Amino acid sequence: MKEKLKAIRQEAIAKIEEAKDLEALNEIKVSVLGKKGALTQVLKSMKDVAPEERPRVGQMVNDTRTAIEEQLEKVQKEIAKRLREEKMKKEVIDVTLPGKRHMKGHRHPNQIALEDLERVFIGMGYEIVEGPEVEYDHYNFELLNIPANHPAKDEQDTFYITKDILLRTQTSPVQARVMETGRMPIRIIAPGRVFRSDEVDATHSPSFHQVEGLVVDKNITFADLKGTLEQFAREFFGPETKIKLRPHHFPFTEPSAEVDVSCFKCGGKGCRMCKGSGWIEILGCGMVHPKVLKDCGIDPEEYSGFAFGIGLERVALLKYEIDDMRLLYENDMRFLRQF
Ligand code: 2NL
Repeated sequence: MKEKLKAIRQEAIAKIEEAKDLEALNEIKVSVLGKKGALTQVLKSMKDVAPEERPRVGQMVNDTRTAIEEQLEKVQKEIAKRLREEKMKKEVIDVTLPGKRHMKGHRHPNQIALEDLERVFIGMGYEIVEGPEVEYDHYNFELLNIPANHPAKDEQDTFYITKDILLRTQTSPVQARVMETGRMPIRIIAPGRVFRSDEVDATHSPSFHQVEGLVVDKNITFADLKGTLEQFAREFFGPETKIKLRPHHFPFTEPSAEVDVSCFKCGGKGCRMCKGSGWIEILGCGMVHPKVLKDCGIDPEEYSGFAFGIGLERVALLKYEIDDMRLLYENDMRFLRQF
């Protein structure tokens, strides 16, 4: 028995010394100390040892086990140390190497135009409000005096989700919701994404952005509208800019007008930008229709207001002289970086 234990010990220690990696070490551990290991077999044959010999033999088995375990641990530590050193050597970081150049993000021309626009109106005391892109027919059409038989309500033009729920075709529903709260006076800008079932071309997209303005208070007149737009045009397009109002029709305003600004490229002489006319159409506006005020819960005898709507992409295309709207949606950095 003693000889056997000595042999097991010597063989195990020799094998452990030779082990090259942690797997080899584990194999040795299992083959000696494991359930079916050599030392465990010896322990099982203790029943054949004379009872008076058992404590001594037992002690010998334990000593053998401890010696093997100590050796295993010692070599395991050595191997782990060696592996760590090899890994560190492979992962040297050269801190003197030049850094990688990161691509910087860039504000989108739409965003630049929006922030410029918002800045002008914030300067005049307006608040920015936002609202849902998925709207009820009630807020998008009904409250804005757009009747059931109006061509804008055609499925050809509007994306319907159900009979009563749709993707908003303008940001006016945001303003209708503000009017409905009854908090007076109102002086707001409602920017946001709108949807119309249009084919994509150089000037159309099924999803684009609008910035609408609304002012409601006592004694608001058409002169207030005109003065506001004049101020806006001068701040946004340059101090020499003039505006021209042409009569128009919108169901939600009366009277209504389309507004041109004097060409900010040629100053009004006529160029390619203004197609020779000296004027560029920029927005639609008018005095809020009394029926719209009334349906939104505002007494049209006491209050009046004006509203206007600007196409953000149209403004961005003009301001940055971009000739195709599709460029605004491709997000090609070579394009975006130019603004
Ligand atoms: C255009 C015309 C316009 C409005 C939008 C409006 C909103 C409310 C009440 C009355 Cl809540 N009007 N918005 C008024 C006139 C014109 O937009 O051509 N936009 C690109």
